[in-house]
Formats: sequence, structure tokens, C-alpha cells
Amino acid sequence: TEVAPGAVHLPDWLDASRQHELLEACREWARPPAGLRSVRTPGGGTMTARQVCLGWHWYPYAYARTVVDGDGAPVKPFPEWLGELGRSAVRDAFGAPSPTAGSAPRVTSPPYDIALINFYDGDARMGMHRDSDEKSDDPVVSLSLGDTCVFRFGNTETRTKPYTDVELRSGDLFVFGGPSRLAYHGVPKVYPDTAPPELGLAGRLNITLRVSGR
Ligand code: MD3
Ligand code: FE
Repeated sequence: TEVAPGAVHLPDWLDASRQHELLEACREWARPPAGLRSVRTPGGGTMTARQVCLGWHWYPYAYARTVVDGDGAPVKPFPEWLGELGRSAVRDAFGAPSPTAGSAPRVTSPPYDIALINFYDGDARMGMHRDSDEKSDDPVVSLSLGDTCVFRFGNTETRTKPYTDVELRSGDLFVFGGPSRLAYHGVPKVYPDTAPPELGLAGRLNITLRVSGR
């Protein structure tokens, strides 16, 4: 479903076995060094979702190669297979890239090199924000595992209405490209105990794949 221009939701994109594989990989990445951490914002707040990064380390509001706001370790590498997963997500959302005359739009697939993985437990949520620290306008790929959440997809002008609320469930894919790339968005609610029981995850996990443009 195209929720807004360039914003495509593909429910149940990952089958149970791919969800399980991705969850196991996330659990490995969450381990120290350069593992899961709480993110403190310059205003003195702490994000309620905890995060681990691959490829480039995000801290408010820039990217680094080491965990500058944590244990100082080098960021974990971004694996080749995760980039392939991102490109297949974009193909399924938008269709295969077609050759174009001249040099304007990209004819190859996006060279994903960043993963941000957010772990939501208890009352974790995420306020309305825009993701503008990447120096590329390639689409962001989002994969959800575990508990169902309300994902709020807004507009490019304000963090308030108009917005559309969409439920994201375990296995769902969402791709944000074109004019939706810079839209405000957030996670106002996670529904406890709604994960598929066979997954073995208490809480919610979201993986976003991005292109750094570096
Ligand atoms: C729209 N994550 O990591 S996923 C984030 O569920 C983030 O953890 C939320 O917002 C989560 O920055 C929402 C959907 C999402 C992710 C990135 C986007 C939507 C986006 C980037 C640009 C536009
Ligand atoms: Fe975001």
C-alpha cells in the first residue's frame, strides 16, 4: 500500500524463518563492545528506545565511526547480506530500476551502509522527528519485529497534523523514498504481548537501512 507519495507499506514481507534469523542477528549486534545503548539528546533527555548501529554510528545529530557517546569502540561492520536485503526491499516496494537516458536518477540500487536498530521494551516510544543526518536522498528501508506498534506518518512541514496512523506488525516492511524521505514520523504506542509467540521476542525491534552518502 502506498500510504503517501514514495511511502510504501508491505505487510508480512519477512516470513517467520527470516524474522527469526534477523532477530538472532540483532541479538548478536546488541552485545558489547559497540552494543545496545541509551541515547541522550543535547536537550538533556534520554530516548526510551535503546539503539545499536552498524556501519556508521548515529548520535544526535550526526554520524561517526566510533561510539562517541558510549564505550568509544569502533562501530560494528555493515554486512553485505543486509545491503542485499535492503535492495530487494526497494525492488519489491518500487519495482526494478529501469535504465534512463542521461545521468539524472540513479539506475543502480541504493548502496546501503548504515543500519540503526531500535529496541522498544516497556513503555518505549519515539517522538515525531525527521531523519536528515544522511547526505543522500536514497530511500530508508524499515523492518519491524515483535510487538505491533502504531507508526505515525506525518508531513514535511510540522510535527503535528495532518498525519496517518498505521499499525506495523512483526515482519512488515516500510520503504520511505521520494517526497516521503523527509516527512516527520514517530512511534506513539507499542502494544504489549502482541509479538508472534514463536518468535521469542518480548517487545519490539525496528531495523532501518540507510545510505550515508559519504
Ligand atoms: C520515514 N524508527 O529509526 S520506523 C528511526 O519504528 C525511526 O523505530 C521508527 O524513526 C521505529 O529513525 C520508525 C519507520 C521510519 C524510519 C525511518 C524513516 C520512517 C521513516 C526515515 C524517513 C522517513
Ligand atoms: Fe526516524
